[in-house]
Amino acid sequence: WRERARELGERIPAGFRVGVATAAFQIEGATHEGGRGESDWDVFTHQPGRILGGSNADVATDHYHRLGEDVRLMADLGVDSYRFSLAWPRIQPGGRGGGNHDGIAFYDRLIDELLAAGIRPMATLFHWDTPIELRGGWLSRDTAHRFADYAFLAAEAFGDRVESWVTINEPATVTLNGYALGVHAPGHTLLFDSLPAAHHQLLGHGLAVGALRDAGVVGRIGITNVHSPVEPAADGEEDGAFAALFDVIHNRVFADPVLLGRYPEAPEPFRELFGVFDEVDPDDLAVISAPLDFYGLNYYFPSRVAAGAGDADSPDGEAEAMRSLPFHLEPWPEFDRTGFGWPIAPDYLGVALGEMRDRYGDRLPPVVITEGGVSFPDAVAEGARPEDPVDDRARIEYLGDHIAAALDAVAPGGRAEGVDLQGYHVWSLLDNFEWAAGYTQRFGIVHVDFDTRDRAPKRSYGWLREVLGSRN
Ligand code: GBH
Repeated sequence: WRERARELGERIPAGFRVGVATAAFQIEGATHEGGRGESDWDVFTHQPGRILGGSNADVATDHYHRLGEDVRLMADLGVDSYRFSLAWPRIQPGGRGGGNHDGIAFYDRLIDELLAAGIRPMATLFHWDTPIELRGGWLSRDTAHRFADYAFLAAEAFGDRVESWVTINEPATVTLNGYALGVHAPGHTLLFDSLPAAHHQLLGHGLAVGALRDAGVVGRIGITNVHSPVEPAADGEEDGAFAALFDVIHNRVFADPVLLGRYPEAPEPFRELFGVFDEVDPDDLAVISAPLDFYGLNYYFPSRVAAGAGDADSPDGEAEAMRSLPFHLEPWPEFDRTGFGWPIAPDYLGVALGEMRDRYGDRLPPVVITEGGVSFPDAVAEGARPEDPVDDRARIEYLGDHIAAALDAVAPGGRAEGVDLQGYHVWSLLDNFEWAAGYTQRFGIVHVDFDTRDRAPKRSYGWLREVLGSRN
């Protein structure tokens, strides 16, 4: 594995940033400390039956109390960049008004320690923890304005040091899982009536870009969308129409307005479902399409879409919830699967990048892969021998293949030649609270014992350190 790590390291071009990623709610814990307010995820995780195993994130990985140790892990690893999120309810507990001193002090310390270790801070303003006092959450247009105020507060506090800002992480997942299917907070099952939550997040994104620019932040500004290349399960009209529909719902509703200043047209049979977008004020679209310095891409897997309700299960309940839709995702028989059952398909990362070039052309800013990674339920599934819980050879293969596929895709003659790809962030530094799946899926390159919260670097951590150290 060392040899392969070196080969990969030598291929990584100068200026390409390799980092690790986390999110506040998934790692911090200390939900009642430091003046933090309540978020919709706090409420959701304490409702019976929402989270696999009945767990919550009150302690999570206890990062709030182990910040120094976690920064040291990253410093020893040698990453260029750390992508984390600011908890809105820590900085502005009720979602409006002035800043919370202790919350700001916590991130001040994190950012200063990162800089002292030579690691670039990439701060995500919103990774799903909405202050509960913002009634209606993202169904309310007012939340977009509250979000811009919060962005301005964060900019005043950290704008002199944060190297990259991500406004919103995966508005598609928030809309689909949180508002359409109900498997994430706030747990609404509105199906297509969830689309206002998409528009308000995108508007909040655009307003936040304006707030960050007004505050004069020194860092670069972008958004993070999750892209899944879509294919119909079978040739023919039926699956084809639903595949086009899913591509619109999952990818284009969130990328087109940001990069092109307009919502996509829905495929003919479904046009009515997207009627709400016809009434959008053109001024909103001008705000949403504010120029960005980079585009954050999360890539996990491609989607094979077929007509008709499905009958699949998934550890996080996503697949069951999708049974209420008139289409479903089919397995890809040719690919191995992750602990979530997601297909392992590194080449489709190149397809995702290529589609972005084809669709957005000159409008596409430099791309930073803000997340990519793989979960397994336990050490044995990660590829380890039973006696060695940190031997995750399957993760090494996953990460190596995906980083290589991204580099191949943008190389001369590659599927996405011309895309200015500037980095890859591994999801995740730590095993953490995996939303609806609780602690049953491990994504970390560092193992966390959820009884003691002790950290133990896995083999993939050593592999990544070798990759980083082998760069020219
Ligand atoms: C990311 O979400 C998150 O940013 C991160 O917090 C999380 O821990 C990580 O991935 C791992 O889950 O089939 O249309 O219902 C990406 C998770 C899962 C989102 C699959 C889209 C399919 C949507 N993705 N999901 S759909």
